[in-house]
Amino acid sequence: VKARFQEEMQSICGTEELEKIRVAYLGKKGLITDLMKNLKDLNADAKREAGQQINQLKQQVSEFIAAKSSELEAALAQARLQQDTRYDISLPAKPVTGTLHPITIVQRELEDIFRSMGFAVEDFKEVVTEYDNFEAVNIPKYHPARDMQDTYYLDNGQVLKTHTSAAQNTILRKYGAPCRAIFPGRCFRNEAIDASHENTFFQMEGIMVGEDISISNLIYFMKTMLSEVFQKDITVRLRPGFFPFVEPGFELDIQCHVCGGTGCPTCKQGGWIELCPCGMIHPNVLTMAGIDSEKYTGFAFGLGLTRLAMMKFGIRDIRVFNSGNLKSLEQFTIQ
Ligand code: FA5
Repeated sequence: VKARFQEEMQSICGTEELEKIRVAYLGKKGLITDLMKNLKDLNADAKREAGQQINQLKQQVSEFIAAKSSELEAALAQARLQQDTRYDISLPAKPVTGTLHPITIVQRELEDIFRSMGFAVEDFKEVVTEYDNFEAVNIPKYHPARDMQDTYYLDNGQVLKTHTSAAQNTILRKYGAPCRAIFPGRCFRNEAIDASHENTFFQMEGIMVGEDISISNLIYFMKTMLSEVFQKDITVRLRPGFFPFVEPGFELDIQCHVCGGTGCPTCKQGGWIELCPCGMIHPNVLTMAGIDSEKYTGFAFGLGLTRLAMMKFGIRDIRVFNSGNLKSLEQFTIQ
């Protein structure tokens, strides 16, 4: 049967013929099906051996037919394409005209600034384990700090990343100490949406670990970065802030880049704008990433990238970013 099948397959050149052969061998009244039916006349031992052989044959024939079928279909598609005069597949493509999303613009600008200061740029997943999002950054199970971020839990036990700090453990493990890295990313929180809160927004995390890293390093890097972004000297101040993964923790404010601190609508007349939570990495976080917390210290910050893009471009409503409204989104470019 096998020899006959192989001989017949050699002359096949169309899908209809192939189908006929399939029916002739594998169909209800096909040769191989017949062989199976005849098994009942054999004794137990012979039945077992013949059964195995027939099954093997059936598998080989099925595989061969499937391979031949895809080969014929590919040839047919190619032939159709060549005959079709509506398309000229040899024409060069038209250049794509589009614009970068305002958040992408700011993200790339920040990446360039930090790269020039020796920071590695890293990417991370959006679906993460509870361990990475919470435990690894010193927020144990049932700790009240979990309520600070309304979390989307998935059926498989994982979560949508609520903050870029979820990547800290992986990145600290990857580089060890000393290291400096930034990792921008999309974050998700189950928030009531308004002009300044989205359920999907971007942050950019930064870490620097070394033997003598202190708060003054943190202030220096933040000032340098912000002065580049706003293209002028930016004054910053630190206020105490609580985050379980830093000690001490701060809220970094900038003196309003529009009015220079005298008060205007952008800073709600206060002269200062809250921009970036930060602090010295908690020893527990270093230890959990396998870094000697007696020898090394480090800072971390979690910049609200979406909010920074709003400030840079004077966008008053955060909902514009995810609106898909091209008229609004196309007007931003880097000066
Ligand atoms: C955090 O997420 C901390 N992981 C930041 C951090 C990192 C602190 C490292 C210390 C060290 P917070 O929840 O405050 O912190 O969010 C940080 C920033 O993300 C905010 O300042 C804000 O700019 C932005 N952000 C938070 N929630 C939203 C939201 N719903 N829409 C838009 N931006 C948001």
